Amino acid sequence: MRTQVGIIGAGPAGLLLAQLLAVRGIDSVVLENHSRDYVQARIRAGILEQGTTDALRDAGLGARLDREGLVHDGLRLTFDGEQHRLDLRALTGRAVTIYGQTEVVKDLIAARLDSGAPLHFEVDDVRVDVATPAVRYRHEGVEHELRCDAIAGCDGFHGVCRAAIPEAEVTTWERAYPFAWLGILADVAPSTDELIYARHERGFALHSMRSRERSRLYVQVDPGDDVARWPDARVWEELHARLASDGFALAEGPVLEKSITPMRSFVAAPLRHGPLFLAGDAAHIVPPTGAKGLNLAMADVLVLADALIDGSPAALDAYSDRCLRRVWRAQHFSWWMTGMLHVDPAGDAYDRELARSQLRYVTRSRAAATSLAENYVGYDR
Ligand code: FAS
Ligand code: PHB
Repeated sequence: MRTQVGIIGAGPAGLLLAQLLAVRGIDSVVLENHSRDYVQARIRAGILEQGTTDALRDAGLGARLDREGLVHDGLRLTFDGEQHRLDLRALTGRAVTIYGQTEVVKDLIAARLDSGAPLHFEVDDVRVDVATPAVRYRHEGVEHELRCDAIAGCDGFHGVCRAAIPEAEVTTWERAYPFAWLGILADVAPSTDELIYARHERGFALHSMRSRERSRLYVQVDPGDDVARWPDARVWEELHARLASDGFALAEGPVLEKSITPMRSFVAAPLRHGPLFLAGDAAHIVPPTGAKGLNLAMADVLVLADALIDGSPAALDAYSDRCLRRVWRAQHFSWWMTGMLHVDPAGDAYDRELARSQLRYVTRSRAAATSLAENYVGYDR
């Protein structure tokens, strides 16, 4: 078989890239090693930057997003028992949209399948050959070779594409954190109409949501912690304690899903090796505190689609550096938000006062609040 672009991974990056290329008449084949149900059910990100929602609309995927997405003009920071609002729209002219990654992926998969363009689930033994170039894989017991002009490595942090670049040609940077997030999806209306990020001496907590009927909440836990040690009652107890502020009451409800997400920062560069282009989590990971992961992946493929459509050596050569400038800005912001809002178990009283001082500064200084807000709502590409 032959195609212009072989796309490995049917997550947000791979699926949006396929859609962006298709609307410009460039054919591609998307290869995914899990089932459609598995990919659609993975609960991950919840916040879409305006650049991401604009891209989805431009790609013809705005209908359900505009019907069901919740536009948020602000966010809240709770510390020392007080809740403070940051008016994102007043500070930046932009807002963010709550629309779960599961819904983005469902919309992208439906559009791809409706178009009849190739999207193969449950492939295995995917091998990248940058010399030919080609992608070899097995599907339904049959061995395939897909000749491509370009290969998009959109296969996430644990995929195979990054490893297809010779180790001597890749530089990686990594930061581990002494905590993780335990997240729950609760069948209860949110107790707030905007996200609440809380720093408490017991640890970080976040009140997010997926709709007006479903809440998504997180608490900071130890990286080696086990979900089995967190019965619902203990999760709610910590959420009540950490989110507490005057006039705020947290409603509980049935917990539909509970999981622990490790936290890491990671970058691999360059994002290009000959005909192979890495995008999204295949190339970088950020702690979810800044709500950047999904949006970085979408921003990468917007740049990659433009480069592949342009097709000039200059455009293709520029891909990696153009993405890395934004990636490193998001790396710093995610690391900074994480440090300000989480309690480091190895930290001391001086660390705790620094974090409180930073929180007081961003909730009192317009300049500091604007800096947080412009990073949170996203960057120009
Ligand atoms: P993805 O990992 O989403 O997709 C890669 C795809 O490639 C997957 O479907 C995988 O099955 C497939 N694949 C892997 N290896 C393959 C192979 N060999 N062959 C074929 N296919 C292969 N971001 C936020 O902004 N906010 C959050 O709250 C947040 N929470 C997260 C929670 C968890 C548990 C995780 C893991 C991530 C979270 N993220 C969050 C980040 C997340 O949203 C990613 O940034 C986003 O999924 C990146 O999209 P992709 O780059 O498409 O990678
Ligand atoms: C979520 O709703 O899953 C979410 C929101 C904001 C974050 C991280 C996760 O910073």
